[in-house]
Amino acid sequence: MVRINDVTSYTHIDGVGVIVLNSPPVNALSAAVRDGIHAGVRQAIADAHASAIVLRCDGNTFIAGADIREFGKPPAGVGLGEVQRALEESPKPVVAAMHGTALGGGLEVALVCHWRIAVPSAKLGLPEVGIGLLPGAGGTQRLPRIVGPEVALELMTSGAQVEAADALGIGLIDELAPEDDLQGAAVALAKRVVAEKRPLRKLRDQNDKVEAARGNPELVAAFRKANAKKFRGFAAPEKIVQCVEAAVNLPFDEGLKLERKLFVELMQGEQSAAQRHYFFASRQAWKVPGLKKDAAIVPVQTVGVIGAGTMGAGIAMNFLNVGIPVHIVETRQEALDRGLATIRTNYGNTAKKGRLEVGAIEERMALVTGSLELQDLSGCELVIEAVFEDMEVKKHLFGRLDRVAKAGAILASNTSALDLNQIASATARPESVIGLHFFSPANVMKLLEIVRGDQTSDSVIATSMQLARKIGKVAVLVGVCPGFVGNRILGQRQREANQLIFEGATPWAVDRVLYDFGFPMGPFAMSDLAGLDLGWNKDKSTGATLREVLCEMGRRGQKTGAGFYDYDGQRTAQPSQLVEGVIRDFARKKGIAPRQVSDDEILERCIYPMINEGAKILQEGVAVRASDIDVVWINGYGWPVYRGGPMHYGERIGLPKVLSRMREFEARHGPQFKPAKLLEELVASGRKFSDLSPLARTPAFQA
Ligand code: T1G
Repeated sequence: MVRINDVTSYTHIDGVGVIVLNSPPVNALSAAVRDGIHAGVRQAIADAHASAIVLRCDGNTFIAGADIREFGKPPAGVGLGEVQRALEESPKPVVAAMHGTALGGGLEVALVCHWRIAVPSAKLGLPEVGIGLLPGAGGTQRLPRIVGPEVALELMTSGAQVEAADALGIGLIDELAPEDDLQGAAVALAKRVVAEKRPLRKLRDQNDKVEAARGNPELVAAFRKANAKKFRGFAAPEKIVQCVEAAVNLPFDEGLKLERKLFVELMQGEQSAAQRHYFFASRQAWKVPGLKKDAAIVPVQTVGVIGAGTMGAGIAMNFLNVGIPVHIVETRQEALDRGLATIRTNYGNTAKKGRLEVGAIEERMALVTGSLELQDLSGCELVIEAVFEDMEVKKHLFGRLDRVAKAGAILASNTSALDLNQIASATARPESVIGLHFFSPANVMKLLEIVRGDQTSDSVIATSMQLARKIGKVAVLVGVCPGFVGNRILGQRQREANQLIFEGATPWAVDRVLYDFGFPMGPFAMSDLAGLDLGWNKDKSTGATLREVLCEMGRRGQKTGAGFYDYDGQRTAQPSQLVEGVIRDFARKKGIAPRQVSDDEILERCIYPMINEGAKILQEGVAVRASDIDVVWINGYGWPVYRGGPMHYGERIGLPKVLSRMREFEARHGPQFKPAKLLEELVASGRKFSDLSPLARTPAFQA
């Protein structure tokens, strides 16, 4: 075995030269890896005893793509294009031997090899769209030549991974290897190719599938139309479509030129910077500095859920989905029955969409039991309460739970804003109390805010983080404060949206500006969807607020056919002149003279206070790092991932600009715009949120 460089070796097996990469954690195409492959190919070609070449990786996976950490840095090492040319132009057949995840540039390297083999557990894909890019190493031109333009469009705009067996079916690989003998199978394939004198196939020369699509111009147009809503606001998918159009209509090298041009545009754009930021942020969020490495993980065999309402049922489903039995406790049989029926209905709806086998419904339903006795939770290692959002109710319940739950059980509250330390004080085991703030619908939303109380133990935190990963959530550890991180920041945007419509902006203008920014819908449309009468009491209503007036008018949202908007039978929203008049009356009574409010002011008044509140959250130690706040808002509130989250967005706008606008708003509208001390300090010192080191330990916020 010859060592080519730190991450590459070359060995000779049975007349075949084998290039082995070993660059943890994912064999990403760093400069060293590219240099290693390039030199390894030269070595193999020069090796008189090698009639063919195998390229494989040690470690968990075949090459998982370009090294994203190198983006934006000065180029080093041999270029990927050069490496690919060396492989594709090799006079000796090259076999790519894949395991783990062959992704992005990794799969594009495999596509310039002449043959491809993978173990059954391998997955292959071109996920560049997930970081705001497109496959920039020939993938947009070679993939359509193997699988056809239609499948290529789906795979590249979704970034989906294909199981090896399916990859075999669509021609992405030529053979499956035994799970435990990839190298042996690859060498055998290489030897067969030589013995049978098979020609060196180059995908760039295989044009039958793209030429066949030339007669169907509708194909791409139909794809664009079908995906317009999903791709709204994103730049990369449309450029991928243009590349596939080129693959169909232009010679290979022309298509490659367009791919290069569009790749560079995306790489230099704001969206990819934001999505690459999010890629790393979503991985950093799992890292809790200061957490004892040896913190004991509580083995959770059974989960107890208290409350079978929408949240309780949704929470229970997360655990049933991964085979963990759940016992639900309610106070009334009909509420319990309704909750169990909700779970079954939800699974039935998923099955109707083809995303769940009908048999799996029964398997999961067999794991859920229910009763009216809190005592029945005494065997659970984790109990999550999802009862009425009232501190006294929760404290009373936790006091009872403390006497019922077994020693070492984790007692979790699903509270969305209340002080967890107060809830913990109702028990004799505050070290076992934690907040697990699920977002509705709890069985769908990815975000889980894990709320650390003053005395929550490392073991309880570590167990909660591990469980969150197991149930497929994106977990962010936060400290205790009113609204934690997500809802506390939401309060800033809501306050400004509600104020702006009294100053002269309409609800539809505010919604449009935030929708165009990239949110799935604006705050007023959202209110109509959720119902304006949440928490509204008909008997106590005094018409003191706009929301009360609208509820009293029977305008309680989509469900009543009218809220801020008027709705037709298909629930299509129309701005309501009547509501606009009610708002104007309100403003007049408040002594607010209506004025023109620009879209820019709407956006800045809604977004900048969110960034400012994020700065306060950081200075109070309620979040571990700024990027955690971005992860919360992207996964819990629909912040467009191509804008990176409020803190990343603030940095891209420029913190000095955010600060100066906040100061202007403070002078004009009042102290609610007072800049956070941290924002002022960072601007004064020329630093950004991302320059701050993660918090050593998240202390609880003292309200
Ligand atoms: N570059 C650099 N680091 C990477 C990386 C990459 N491509 N992929 C993963 N990591 C790091 C990650 O940050 C983490 O680091 C560790 O590896 C484990 O990752 C030319 C231009 C491969 C399925 O988009 O999808 O090729 O936190 O926690 O859950 O057209 O990582 O430990 O310090 O995710 O087992 C295209 C991205 C790049 C694949 C493994 N490729 N990676 O998942 O581990 S662009 C991708 C993944 C490109 C070409 C274009 C996943 C994974 P740390 P992890 P995992």
